[in-house]
Amino acid sequence: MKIHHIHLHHIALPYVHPFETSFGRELTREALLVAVEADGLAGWGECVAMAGPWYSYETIETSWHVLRDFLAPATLGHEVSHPADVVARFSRVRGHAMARASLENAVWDLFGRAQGTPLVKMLGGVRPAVPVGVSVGIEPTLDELLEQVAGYVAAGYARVKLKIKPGWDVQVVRAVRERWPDLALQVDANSAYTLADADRLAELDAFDLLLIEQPLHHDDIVDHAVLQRQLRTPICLDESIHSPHHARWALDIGACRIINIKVGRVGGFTAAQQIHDLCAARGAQVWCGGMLETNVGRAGNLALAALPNFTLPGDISASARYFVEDITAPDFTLNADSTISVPNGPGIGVQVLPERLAAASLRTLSLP
Ligand code: OSB
Ligand code: MG
Repeated sequence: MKIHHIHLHHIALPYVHPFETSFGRELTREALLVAVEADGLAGWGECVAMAGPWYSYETIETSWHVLRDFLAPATLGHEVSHPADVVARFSRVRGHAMARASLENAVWDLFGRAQGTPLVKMLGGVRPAVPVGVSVGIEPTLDELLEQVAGYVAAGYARVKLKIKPGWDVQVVRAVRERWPDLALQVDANSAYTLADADRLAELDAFDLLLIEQPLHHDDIVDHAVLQRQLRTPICLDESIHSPHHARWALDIGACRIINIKVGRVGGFTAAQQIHDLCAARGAQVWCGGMLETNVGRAGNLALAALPNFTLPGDISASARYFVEDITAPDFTLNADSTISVPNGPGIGVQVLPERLAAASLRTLSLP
C-alpha cells in the first residue's frame, strides 16, 4: 500500500469541566489529528501533544513541524506492507514520540479499514470490553472535589484517580477514602514531588491505593527506585517511560511495579505492544493511560487496553466526561460494570464527522 496524502488537522474542543493538574488548569483541549490516504481509504491517528510543553516537551507546534518536515516525507509514496514498516522508516528521528505515534497509528487504522479488521484484533486484544476509571483533576476546594467524585461514582465509575500535588494530597485522599471506603482509588502527582517528600508520600500507604503515579521528576528512573523501597504502595511510572528501553531499565532497577502505557508517549502501537509483552514476561502490571484525547485517540486506547496484561482499569472515560461535543460517531458510553465496549468495526471503528471537524478546526495542512 502506498500512502499518497497526509492531512494534519489542528483543532480545539472545549472541555465539559476545566481540568487541573500539578502543571496547570485548562479549559480547552487543542488537539492534532492526522489522516493518511491510500486506495480511496483514510486512516486516522491522534497526536496527544498539548498546546504547551507541560506534560512533555512535545507540543502541537513541534509535532506539526516534525510530521510535516520529517515523518510525512519518510512515509509518502513509499510501499508499506505492515504498519510496523513505518516504525523502521522513523528510526532516524530521535524523540518526538507523540508525533511518530500519530502517523504510525493512522497507518494501523488505514490497514484495519483496508482489511476489514478491527484494530483490537490486529493488536492481539482479547476482551470485548475493558474496565475503566476516571481521572479527577485538582479542584479549587475539597468540597468541589468531593462533588466531582460523587458525580463520577453516581455515573458508575468503579475506579477513581485523584491528581495530587504538595498541599493537595494526604487530606484530600483521606476525605475521599472516608466517604468511599470500597472505591478503587489511585493518585497521580505528575512529577510534583522530590525524594525529600518521601515521608509525606509514605503517609499515603494508609489509604489502600492501587498505585502512586509518577511522584518524582518527569525524566527520573533512579530516584523512583529509592522511593519505591520506602513505600508499600506500588509506584507506577508515566512520564519517565518513553520507549521499551525505559520500561526495561525501570523494571531492572525496581523503579516501579506498574507501568502506565500511553501509546503517544511511547511512540505508537508497536512500542506499546512491546512494553506490554515485556511487562507480562517480567510480572509487572500495565494499564492504559489517557491524554484527554478525542474519540479518535480513545478508540485506539480501548483496542490497546484489551490486550491480556492490561490488568488495571484504564484512564479511558466515556466521551461525555471530556468534551461538549466530540468529532466522531459513535460516542463512547460507560457500561453498568464500569467498562467501555471496545469498537469492533474496521480499524479504530469510529468515523470522523467532517462537519464537526470543520467546526473545531484552527488550521489544516495537506501534504504533498
Ligand atoms: O498524567 O495521566 C496523566 C491528562 C493529560 C496529561 C497527563 C495525564 C492526564 C490524565 C487524564 O490523567 C486521563 C484521561 O485522559 O482521562
Ligand atoms: Mg499520569
